[in-house]
Amino acid sequence: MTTNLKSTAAVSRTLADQDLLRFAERVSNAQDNGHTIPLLSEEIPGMNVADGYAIQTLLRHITIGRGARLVGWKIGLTSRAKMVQMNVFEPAIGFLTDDMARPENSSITVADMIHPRVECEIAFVMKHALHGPNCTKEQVLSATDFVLPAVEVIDSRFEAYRFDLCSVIADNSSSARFVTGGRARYATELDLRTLGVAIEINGEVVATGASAAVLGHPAEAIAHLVNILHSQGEHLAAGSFVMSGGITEALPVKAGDQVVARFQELGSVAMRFI
Ligand code: 0L1
Ligand code: MG
Repeated sequence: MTTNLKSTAAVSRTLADQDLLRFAERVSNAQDNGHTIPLLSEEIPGMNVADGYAIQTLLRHITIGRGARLVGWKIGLTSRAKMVQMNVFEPAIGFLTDDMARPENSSITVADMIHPRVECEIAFVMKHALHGPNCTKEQVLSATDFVLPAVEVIDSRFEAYRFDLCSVIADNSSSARFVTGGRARYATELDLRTLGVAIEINGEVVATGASAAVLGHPAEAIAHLVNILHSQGEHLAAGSFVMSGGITEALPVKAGDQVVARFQELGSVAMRFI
């Protein structure tokens, strides 16, 4: 898969301001209380991707207004395995705040989540800002300070972990927690297309993959994220932490599970769920 990706992020929104705010508050409550909500598009079937991002922006303002700090962004639905798993075939971005971060080797509580899943991702830390609309993989690589291995814990707030693109975007693309670890490396020292990853749950390898699964190259996914940010009137700031998307399908976890993600060249990231 290469650059010719569909992005419908630049279409015009259709929902009235009061509906956008009502939905943002509904998602925020569901995230805080760990309870499910029906698909937003079931209530207003005409809503589109731009409405989803407008709700996500309001959710970000609500979250930051309560004291959380924006640390970066993520892009998801970037590998074929993830797209097929969720039956959604366009990448989506979300914001990351400091309260989502969990230390490596820590115990992550599942009681405040609904149906958590884990994903192995290559994360980028930016030394320079990037602006769309035509950001390229090469620009991403020269703006990158270093890369490091990460596990994203995602958790959809929609019933039965089923959603459409506009609803999942409104739910901050299922962002919940993230863990970094391993070894930070300069991107120039690695071939970021060919890094292998294996994820173990309770000592058993449950999925393997290679980083090219992420849009052919994880930096391509970051470029796509920058271009979606541009369509939302945003840019990627210097110092941002950015996750490029799951290399394999997402794997469900439950209390008692011990997870270790092993990344070629980058080391491992471990955590347990309680
Ligand atoms: O990070 C992700 O890949 C999540 C994006 C889509 C939503 C999901 O799979 O829960
Ligand atoms: Mg992810």
